[in-house]
Amino acid sequence: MIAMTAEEVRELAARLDEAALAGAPIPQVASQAGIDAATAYAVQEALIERRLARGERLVGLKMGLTSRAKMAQVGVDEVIWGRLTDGMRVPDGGVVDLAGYIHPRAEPEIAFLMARAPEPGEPPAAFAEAVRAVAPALELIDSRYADFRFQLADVIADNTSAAGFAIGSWQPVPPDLEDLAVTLEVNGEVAETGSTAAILGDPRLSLEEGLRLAGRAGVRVREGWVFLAGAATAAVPLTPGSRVRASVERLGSVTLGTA
Ligand code: 0L1
Ligand code: MG
Repeated sequence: MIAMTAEEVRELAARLDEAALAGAPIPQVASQAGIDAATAYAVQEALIERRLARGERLVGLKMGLTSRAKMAQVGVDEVIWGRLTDGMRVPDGGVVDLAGYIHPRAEPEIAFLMARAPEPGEPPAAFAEAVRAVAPALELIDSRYADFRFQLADVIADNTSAAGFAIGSWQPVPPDLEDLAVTLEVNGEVAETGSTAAILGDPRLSLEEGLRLAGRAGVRVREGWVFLAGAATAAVPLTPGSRVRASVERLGSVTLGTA
């Protein structure tokens, strides 16, 4: 494993940021540099700092690769976490211009609205109690790496492929959140079906795990932040002129269009 200077970390972050801004793929710069996961999270942080310097705000966290379907799709078998900014938010029913994307995909998720930040050392059950509401969500992912191919360090550094997210109406958390049917439709046709059980067995467990992992890196959620718990199915490729809808039993649906 290679140790990196702060300057080298910022250089890797700049390459990823510029790839996203230009909509142009790059090689797997993080794994080629031989960095470990901890250094990759430092690159992710530096990448987000560039977005914050452009005026974006941190509004939440996300989990990635929380289901077997997702792990199999990209060939990485570790749960990872990333950061969400307001610049990634798409209103429910809004339209996303795919012109700036490299190879966009959509996946159906569960979002939590945080009522407070759990204190370090609080028992895991307190994490679920720190939730104000839950909603169906769509995540847009777009790896900045050529051919959507990467290793663990690459995808962590690339902020877990985060590109956008849309959230449906917030609802009280139902007691059976661990097994609700999930459907992803594209242009009115069912593209993927699954269950919230695919999200680490229960989206609340994903929340616990995400808060634990982020807390270990010194990142704590704040009141009003969103937490994307992960996808219930594999992601589907997006093309312009589509209408995408994620529906979750009992929670309703969220839609977005592409141009
Ligand atoms: O949100 C996710 O599960 C994405 C994690 C990164 C892998 C991918 O781009 O599918
Ligand atoms: Mg996701």
